[in-house]
Amino acid sequence: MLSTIVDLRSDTVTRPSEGMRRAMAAAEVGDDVYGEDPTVNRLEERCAALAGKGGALFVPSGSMANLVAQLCHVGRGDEVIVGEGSHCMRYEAGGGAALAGSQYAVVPGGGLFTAADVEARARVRSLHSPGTALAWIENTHNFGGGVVFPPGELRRIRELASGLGIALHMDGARVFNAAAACGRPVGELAALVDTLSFCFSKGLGAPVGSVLCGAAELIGRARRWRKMLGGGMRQAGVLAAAALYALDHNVERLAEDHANARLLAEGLAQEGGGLRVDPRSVETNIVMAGTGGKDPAALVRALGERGVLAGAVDRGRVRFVTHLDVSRRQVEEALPLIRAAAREALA
Ligand code: TLP
Repeated sequence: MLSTIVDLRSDTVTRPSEGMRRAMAAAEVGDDVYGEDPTVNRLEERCAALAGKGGALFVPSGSMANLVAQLCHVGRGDEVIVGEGSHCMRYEAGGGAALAGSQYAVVPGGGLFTAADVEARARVRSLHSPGTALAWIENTHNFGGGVVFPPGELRRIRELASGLGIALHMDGARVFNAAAACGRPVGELAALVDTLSFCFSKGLGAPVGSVLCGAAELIGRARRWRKMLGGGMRQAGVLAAAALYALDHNVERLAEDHANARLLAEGLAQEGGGLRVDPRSVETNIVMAGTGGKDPAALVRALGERGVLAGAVDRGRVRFVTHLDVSRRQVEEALPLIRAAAREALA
């Protein structure tokens, strides 16, 4: 048993550091529903500038950022082109369908798609047909194994979508991981989409909070949708201070998480006790390991008994996510335990 549990379930499990807690405690606050929280205002201005957009809106979660984006872009019954396994369809309780009225045109595969895929699915609204309002870029793609949406393809999608009058949203819950992996600034990726959401509560290590960036007019509408959804927070500067701290201290270090994920993937590819991992597919901080069709729940249990926490993502895969509370040493310690658990559970 490990002395400390290695929690590889998600990068959402990070706890605020001492420095972040101090920044939160010292935050200057006001009532943000009145627009009077100076720390939230500072965060929104900084995010808008970072994304090169006219405005930004601080929201409690990535799910709310995505839902508000759909409410802004989509009319009831409009179609949204998404890659298979996208978080908005799979893990947000059907919010886009229930509340924004989105209908999804799914591109099969690992979550990424091309301009040709968009062209093949784009539909013009008619008496019979829904119109395509939006194409949805998840970057990095979570259930695709943390893969980066290739910037060149994104540029081609942008050109096509503009011609067809289709808006682009980027669910950039982990866009800083994408930027680090492809060596482009977040602003360059944001310039290719109409709206970008990203999370402070994942690899950036803040306890709560996400942001939606877009044109000033759209963000004005988004602010009203946020209020309607119950996301208008009051002295939210305490949370915005954590987000600002995360932008200052936790972006550069994401490369360490990527190196740790690679170390884990390479170690399991060499000897995985029956787990199947392709280290070449690991681009950021997520490692998907195939169980060869065996029940991943049994493996997750066996891992837990050894102090290693991971998540069963679907019938044949287990997900390991590295983050700022996981060191290289912990990954090295976890490797033999994962192998032993896999030998036991996948035999
Ligand atoms: N992802 C969580 C779980 O919901 C699966 C995780 O552990 O990875 N977009 C993407 C791409 C996400 O991965 C997530 C969360 C969200 C949106 C939603 O963010 P929250 O949890 O803040 O609503």
